[in-house]
Amino acid sequence: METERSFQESFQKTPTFIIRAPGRVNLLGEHTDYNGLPVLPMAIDRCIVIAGCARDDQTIQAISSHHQNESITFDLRHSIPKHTQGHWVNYVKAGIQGVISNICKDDQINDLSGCDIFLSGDIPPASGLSSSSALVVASALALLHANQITYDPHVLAEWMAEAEWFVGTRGGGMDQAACLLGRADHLLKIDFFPLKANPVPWHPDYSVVICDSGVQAKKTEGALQAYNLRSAECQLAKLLLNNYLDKSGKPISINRLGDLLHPPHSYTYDDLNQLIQHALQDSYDLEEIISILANEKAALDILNDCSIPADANQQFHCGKRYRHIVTDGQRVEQSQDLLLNQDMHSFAKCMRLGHQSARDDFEISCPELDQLVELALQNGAIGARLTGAGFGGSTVNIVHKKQIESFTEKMQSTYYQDQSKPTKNSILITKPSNGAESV
Ligand code: NG1
Repeated sequence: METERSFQESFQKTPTFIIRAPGRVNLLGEHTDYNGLPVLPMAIDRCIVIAGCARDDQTIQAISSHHQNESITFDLRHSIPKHTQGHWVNYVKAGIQGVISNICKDDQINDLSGCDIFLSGDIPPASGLSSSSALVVASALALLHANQITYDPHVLAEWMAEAEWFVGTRGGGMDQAACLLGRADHLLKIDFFPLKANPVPWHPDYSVVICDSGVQAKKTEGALQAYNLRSAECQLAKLLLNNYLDKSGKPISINRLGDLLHPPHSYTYDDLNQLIQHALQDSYDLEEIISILANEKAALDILNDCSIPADANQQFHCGKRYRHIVTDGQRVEQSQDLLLNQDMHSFAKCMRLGHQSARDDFEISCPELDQLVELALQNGAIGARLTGAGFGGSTVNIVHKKQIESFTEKMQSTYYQDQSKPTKNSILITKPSNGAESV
């Protein structure tokens, strides 16, 4: 195996473990995870691969084939210092620190061994396929393997969701859960708080095709700020909702929107839709929010936590954002039943509506993604939508296996005809795959 050979060449010894951690594509439920509503992703057949071997000290030496075999060394600590923002090793550090903070008390860190690791893989980066979470998960598994420690993947998925905050995003737990819990030939319907993954069988006559827009959704640049702004808007919406419920004589204090769906509240999705319509305006400026809440600190803390400047001219689109979250969560619930009944056309319709809602209410699309979705639907896909955080990256498309060839040709001769668009790896025909494992 190539990664094994490269490890051998770099470290002059044989690796004792190989880990593969897949990327994921999300079919429905975007930005719902950190709001406590469900998602419907699958692990893909593209992976980060790590070859590794334990060391007899407490150092990690990581070499990345994606970055001209750059080698970075750091020590196991409770608070590992970050590398420069956007550097690949921060994802390795995120996974390693995520394990340490969950399994080690103060001095127990001395009992852990470090490891040498060589990283490679075939997930296209910054394409919305979660190469970053796969790297976080693979790095955590490398440390665990080096120390012969095993953990339930559900527990690891919860640790890893928070571990990835190390790099600066305030994401939910979808990517890490899909990476660890993926099942061949199944999508996963994942609920959060607590995490629960339910495998949903995939119709064997259809392929999941991922089309790269060529617009890089780099979590280190504008997309990070835009992602965190969405997270801040949702948290502000939650405060406004708590305030509304309190004033209407229902002093419920929720931590996230999804709490209302569970006991003791047990709202239906229709109840939620109505509540949001009554309780929230489409958008607010900061002064309005502070005056409604009569609590400046609570609002400013959220902005600070998400690294969003307290700008008086910034509009916070709380009502619109929550409208997307509720309708998308509802589409995930419906889709689970549709897929169990193999009703692919109705499922595809949910995906199309999901794209519209992501574009108009959550505002995470861009002209290239909209164009790709339109062309895919014209060229034979029954369902198409942006996937992942948005602001670039890829679309996910459902294509009947008999149509794959003509779909690919038509996409190549339309969207990808333009020289400025990517061609290598631009269309990935993928299938639902197993989660992270050692091979
Ligand atoms: P991607 O597309 O991998 O950046 C991000 C979040 C997810 C989820 C989606 C939007 C991270 C690591 N991942 O995914 O939790 O919120 O956006 O649905 O931040």
